Amino acid sequence: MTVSADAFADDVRAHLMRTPRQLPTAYLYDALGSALFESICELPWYPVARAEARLIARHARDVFRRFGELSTIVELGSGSGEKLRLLLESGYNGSRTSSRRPLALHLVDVSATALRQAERALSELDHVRVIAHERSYETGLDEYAMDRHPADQALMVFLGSNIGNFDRDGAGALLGHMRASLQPGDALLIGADLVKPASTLRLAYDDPLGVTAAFNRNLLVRINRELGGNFDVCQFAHRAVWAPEASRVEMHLVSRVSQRVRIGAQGPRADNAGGAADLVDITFAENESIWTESSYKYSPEELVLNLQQTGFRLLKQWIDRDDGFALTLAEAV
Ligand code: AVI
Repeated sequence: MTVSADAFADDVRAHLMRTPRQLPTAYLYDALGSALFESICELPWYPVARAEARLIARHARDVFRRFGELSTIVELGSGSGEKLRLLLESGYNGSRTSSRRPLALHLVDVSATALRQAERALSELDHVRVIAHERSYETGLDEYAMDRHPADQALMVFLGSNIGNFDRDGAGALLGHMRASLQPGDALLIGADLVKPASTLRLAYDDPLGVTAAFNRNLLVRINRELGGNFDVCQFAHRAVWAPEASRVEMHLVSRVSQRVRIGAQGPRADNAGGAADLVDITFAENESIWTESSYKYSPEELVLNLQQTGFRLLKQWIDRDDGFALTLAEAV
């Protein structure tokens, strides 16, 4: 989705007017945000990507063994493409490359930067055809479903615990949408971070190097740049909160002082073809927060239940006990 400045402005305004104030999570991932997220994945305190990579490397062959002639992989939230590349390199049977048609890789991601990186990383592999969808998950799924050949056999992959950034209802709705884009016998491979001690989770989302803080605050930098905002970035503190009753880590930006922020008042935006954005003019109280992200954490059983409730049957679940992460393979029924 090439997000227009107007859509961005509308989303920002609507979310900031909510109680409590919010900003839409998807906008964390501009070029710098995507790079910061890749850095987060290298941090010793954020083991999600490494735990998942270990499981993929160990069990990828089991995943592909389930298929006769796989024709398509659809990845939601492909990011840099590294996860899918590892899955293919670790498990995709080389002998299948003798089949006539190359394996179609549909990559769905809202970040243009990430998609370009993923396209590069995956196009280097033999016998694949990469189709990039710069779209939201839902629109990307619809595009794929409209395009698919009835004889295709598909594996959908949703890795990196991206499911965790949806609330329970949203996750159910998205799983239902995935199921609707698949046919019986297709499969879904999903990676999800599990509930773990509060202190471990707090460190994962408020690291001593401040990389996650930079990732969070960069959203304000982006709003200043793209929408003509005047956020004083230093006056907003990063805060990560574990909310056990909701089983989620929340990221917030907390106003250090009482301050007024205006968006769209700094003159016209660079691409101001369709008129100036409406003005946002907010006075933040000291300690008032903007909620920017939720990362829901799961139990293995809840994941399986969610899959069953949305039209899937469990095939296999692999768990990394060291870092609390589950990789689950399910079949569309
Ligand atoms: C992309 N997503 C699954 C990450 C998460 O853990 O919620 C994003 C992230 N936010 C802070 N650190 C990582």
